[in-house]
Amino acid sequence: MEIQLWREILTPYELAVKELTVKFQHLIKEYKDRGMYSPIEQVTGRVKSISSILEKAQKKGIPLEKIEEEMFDIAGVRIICQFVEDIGMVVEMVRQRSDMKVVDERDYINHVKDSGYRSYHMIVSYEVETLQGTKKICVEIQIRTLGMNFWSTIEHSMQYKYQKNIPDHIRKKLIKAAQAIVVLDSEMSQVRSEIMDAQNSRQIQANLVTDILNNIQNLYHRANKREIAKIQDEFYRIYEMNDIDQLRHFGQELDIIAEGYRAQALEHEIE
Ligand code: 0O2
Repeated sequence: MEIQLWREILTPYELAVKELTVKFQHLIKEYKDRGMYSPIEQVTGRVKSISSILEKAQKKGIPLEKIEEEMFDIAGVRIICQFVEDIGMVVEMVRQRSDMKVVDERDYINHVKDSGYRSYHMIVSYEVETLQGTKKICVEIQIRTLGMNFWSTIEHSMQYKYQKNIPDHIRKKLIKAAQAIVVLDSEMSQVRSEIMDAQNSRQIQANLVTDILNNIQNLYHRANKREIAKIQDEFYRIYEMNDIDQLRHFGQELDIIAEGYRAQALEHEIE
């Protein structure tokens, strides 16, 4: 048998996991910067350990020289959503991307596994650039809610503890817990729009505060210090009122003041 150079085999998978994690995390940032609700709550990624690869290859009868072609979850990215409805949005986002191609999808949400496992799986083909050139590899993207993730993390630890032979009484408890998560997810879905509204206004407020404080800092270098101190005091007064409209109005007025100073500075430069 050919010698397996594991470090070389795994390098492109490590790169893919890093790149995709950054890309999906950046989407969260883009949503937040625009003061919008993000259907993605968290992103994590991992490369399967060599021992898990060996174990899976043995279980599925995959010859070691074929693992790259026949094992699709060596690179794994997990996208966690708050609500079941968000999962569909993320699935659509993945399907529309031009940097990856969906090769398989498994819906374990509408087709729950016997274990009680729920999640949406997508296998995508993704290109990475390494010293050896361009390499196309498969990445498994698991999309699930916070609740589904909670359950599956616990169940996964149990599988490890009992080496996949979970005792019956624990298995029954896990199935009951999985059913409770279905109920929890559906209860949360019923208040989704309210939770989204609350999170949106929180994000909008955070963005406004950042803009205002950046503006005050820029003005500090241009304007009279006493005037800036007064503006800052006024900001804190309005901030304590906890009224987003007042804050927005203050931000707009500050923009006008900042614009005035910018025009003045420009005039000085021309003179
Ligand atoms: P690890 O340690 O997470 O990497 P199949 O084609 O159905 O025979 P395959 O290729 O395992 O089997 O695909 P499947 O069923 O879609 O599962 C892929 C991954 O989903 C698993 O990887 C798990 O991460 C997760 N998963 C699937 N079923 C369960 C389950 O019952 N409980 C939990 N907790 N996770 C599950 P690995 O390689 O099994 O494990």
